[in-house]
Amino acid sequence: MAILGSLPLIACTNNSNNNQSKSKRMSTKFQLPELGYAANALEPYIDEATVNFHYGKHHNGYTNNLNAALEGHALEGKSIEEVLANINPEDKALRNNGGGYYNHNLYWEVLTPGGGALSADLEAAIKDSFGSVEKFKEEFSQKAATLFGSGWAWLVVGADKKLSITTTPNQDNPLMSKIAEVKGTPILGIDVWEHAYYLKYQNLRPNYIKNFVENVNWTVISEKYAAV
Ligand code: MN3
Repeated sequence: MAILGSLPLIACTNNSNNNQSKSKRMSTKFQLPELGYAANALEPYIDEATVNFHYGKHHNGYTNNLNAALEGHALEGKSIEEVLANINPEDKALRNNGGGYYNHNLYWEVLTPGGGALSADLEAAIKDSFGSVEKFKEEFSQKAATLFGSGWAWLVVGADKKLSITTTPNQDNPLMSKIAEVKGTPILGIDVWEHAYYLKYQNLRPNYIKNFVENVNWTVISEKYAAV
């Protein structure tokens, strides 16, 4: 399964108000991906009000701000993965909004309701790196819980399809080759910004993390692992 919104849509607009110029402006825009399920579909773990703000306001905002940051930029028209790989640390608008766009695409995708099962390949890789699926969940949850401030915890596929857990601050992610400490392809990510949980869980970040980890769709994550 490809990540939705990986490539920007190309739209050409005719400047019909000015027939003399007949200019055609090409623009490439990333779209907010469809959620694919109802805003209340993740209840009671992630509540409807949080989904409406998080998806409809925050994720939508990152999408619009990414498009604005890319206007006239050398990376305009590239896939989101190429954009992330080439962001310079000081390019704050692209760093924050390119990361924000990609990270939230992945977040909603792995939360797809319906349960799901680990593939044999991913289960073997998890056991190889962490000892057991339960040990993986413990370590992932612990790193997400103890990340100071706003950021993300990731399950990352690196060289030789080896798995590791890492965290990034703000909207950084492991595809940012010029920025991330641990580089690789994320196949699972949890948002621990307060906007992801505060309406329902208030200060109880560990409770949000526990419910998240127990309700991700392992079928989707296994497909992502296979595609790396
Ligand atoms: Mn968020």
